[in-house]
Amino acid sequence: MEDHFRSGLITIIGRPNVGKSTLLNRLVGQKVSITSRRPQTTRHRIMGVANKPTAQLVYVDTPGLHLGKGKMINRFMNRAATGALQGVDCIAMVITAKGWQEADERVLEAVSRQEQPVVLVINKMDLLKRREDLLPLLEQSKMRMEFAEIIPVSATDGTNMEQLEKVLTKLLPEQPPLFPEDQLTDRSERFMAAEFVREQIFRSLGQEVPYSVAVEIERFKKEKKILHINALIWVEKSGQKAILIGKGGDRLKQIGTAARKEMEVFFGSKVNLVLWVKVREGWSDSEKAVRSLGYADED
Ligand SMILES: Nc1nc2c(ncn2[C@@H]2O[C@H](COP(=O)(O)OP(=O)(O)O)[C@@H](O)[C@H]2O)c(=O)[nH]1
Ligand SMILES: [Mg+2]
Repeated sequence: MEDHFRSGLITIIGRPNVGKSTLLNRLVGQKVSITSRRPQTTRHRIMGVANKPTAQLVYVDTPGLHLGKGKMINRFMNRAATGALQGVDCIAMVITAKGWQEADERVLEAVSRQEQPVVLVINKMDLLKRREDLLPLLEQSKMRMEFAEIIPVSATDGTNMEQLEKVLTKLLPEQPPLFPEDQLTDRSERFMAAEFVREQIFRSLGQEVPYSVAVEIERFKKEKKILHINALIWVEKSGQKAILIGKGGDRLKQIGTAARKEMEVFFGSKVNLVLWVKVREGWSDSEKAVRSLGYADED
């Protein structure tokens, strides 16, 4: 039934750490957006394409919307998130089963100004002891705005994913696919490589360092079936460099091994990854540096 094929863009939005990127990866069936326990892991807008027999769903992952303006990098992230609400077919707003928080209300304000239908996704329902605990949350949510649908899910164990896909598909226009079937994401291979390094840094380090880290790919070249990738990790202080490298280079080695494994899955090739750490003071608050590291406005 070629003429009933549906496709379109779905923005996934929500406060930091509700599981937006985990959800996107689950829906796409492969990791295209990096995740970690730390807020602000996602810095860019990134698309992930899911192909179904009768539909193509293109999800747009966004950095979490945060309160306040803060540093330049935060302003870029907020702009990337709100910009991703323009021109899409529907919006999936994500909260967690723990209930509405102040920061969720801010996101609600932003989406309620939009004209597109909004599906409320209540994620992390695996954390609930009893399913009945969801009922009051469903009631409270219904009163907040007229959602097209409210769907509890678990992005980590996959609960209710088909139902979510079904609901979202119905909200998309009838039209041919937007992307070729073999394209998973709108991002370049270099971008993905940098993201896989950044993901491991976020996962391996404590509080301070991750937010002042940026990754630049200096070399990305396939030679004799091996993908050679050189990545430069920018930090803001020499103390951070020392932490990142670790005792005898242990931490950097561990980051490199984990990132290489993710890359080998994504690129379907053996990877030789070389990491360097360099200090560049105040990059996250300098517009020029933020831009040169790839955080330009994205529309
Ligand atoms: N228990 C549980 N944890 C989840 C679920 N989805 C995401 N997480 C965790 O929540 C954290 C933040 O996830 P992430 O996708 O990076 O959130 P984002 O900032 O909204 O993109 C990670 O530690 C995820 O493993 C879920 O359904 N259940
Ligand atoms: Mg994310």
